[in-house]
Amino acid sequence: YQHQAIETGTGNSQYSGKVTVGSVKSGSTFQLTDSGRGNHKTLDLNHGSSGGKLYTDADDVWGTGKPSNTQTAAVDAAYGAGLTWDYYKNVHGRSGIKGDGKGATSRVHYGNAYVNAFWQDSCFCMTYGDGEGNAKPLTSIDVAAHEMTHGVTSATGNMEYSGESGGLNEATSDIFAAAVEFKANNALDKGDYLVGEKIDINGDGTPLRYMDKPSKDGSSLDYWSSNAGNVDVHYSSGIANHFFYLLSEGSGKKTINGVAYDSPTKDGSKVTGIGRDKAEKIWFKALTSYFTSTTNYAQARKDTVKAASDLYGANSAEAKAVAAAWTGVNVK
Ligand code: ASN
Ligand code: ZN
Repeated sequence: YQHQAIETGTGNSQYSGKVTVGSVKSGSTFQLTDSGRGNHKTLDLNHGSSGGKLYTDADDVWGTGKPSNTQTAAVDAAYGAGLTWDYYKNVHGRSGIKGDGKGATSRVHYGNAYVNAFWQDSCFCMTYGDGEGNAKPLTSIDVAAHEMTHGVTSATGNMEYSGESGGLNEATSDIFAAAVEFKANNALDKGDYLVGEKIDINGDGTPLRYMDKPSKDGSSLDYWSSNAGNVDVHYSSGIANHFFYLLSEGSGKKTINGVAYDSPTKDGSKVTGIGRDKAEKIWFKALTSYFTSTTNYAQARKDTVKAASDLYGANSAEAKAVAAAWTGVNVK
């Protein structure tokens, strides 16, 4: 047995500047195990696809900010997981993905120039590729929060990953990704209603997804239609992402942290936002108390109205805003 002292390492991340990461000291070596957050571990897949080696370091200063250093992606991943842990704990009183205080695992450098990241229940872990040219790892704050939230969804509403329930599953990850990013308020990666704006997946600086008007990506749905269950879950998610934006910020034009938004409604109705904090509380309550594996959009409307009624009262402005925001995205 070796005593493990709780440490706070210094990380030089690629996307978020100089950050702190949780580490432990074992003998004379530091390990990238976050003992303040359920012993969440960060492993190096070293371009393989299974296993992985726990990151260790001699001086507790991790990464260089450049993707050429093997620790850099680990810093971003560990930082993002830490922010997501803190978000669920501090905002929703949930300790860890399952609410049992246990950390998960992050694995970086999956495969070669792999342009994706994913969550797996089987390893209770999230895995990140290095992106185009192994130069843009998929380890930004929002992507980490998106993947970790898939773990939370699996442990709660567990909406089946196809059809409309799959869209709600995907949107839950985008919604809490935005929430974590806003809460973190990192100077180099301020909160926004965009997904993947740092990882340049399109190669032209545009984000992967937009919550104010999801169709800006060329594929996502702004509004519900009877075809919503037949499109990729990353496109049907647009309906709930758009709902969340409308509920938080309202319809029309708005600039937040320097990003300009312009959110329409299907029927031209005006929606007045109730603020992101309340919208997050309502979505979390619906996810953890009402959503099930088969929840569709019509049911999600009922569940979120009920969640808002639980939290703020049946005739509250908040419950009415939830109904109005769903109507705005054609979920009636
Ligand atoms: N990055 C994707 C996601 O988390 C992977 C997938 O398609 N499941 O949604
Ligand atoms: Zn996802």
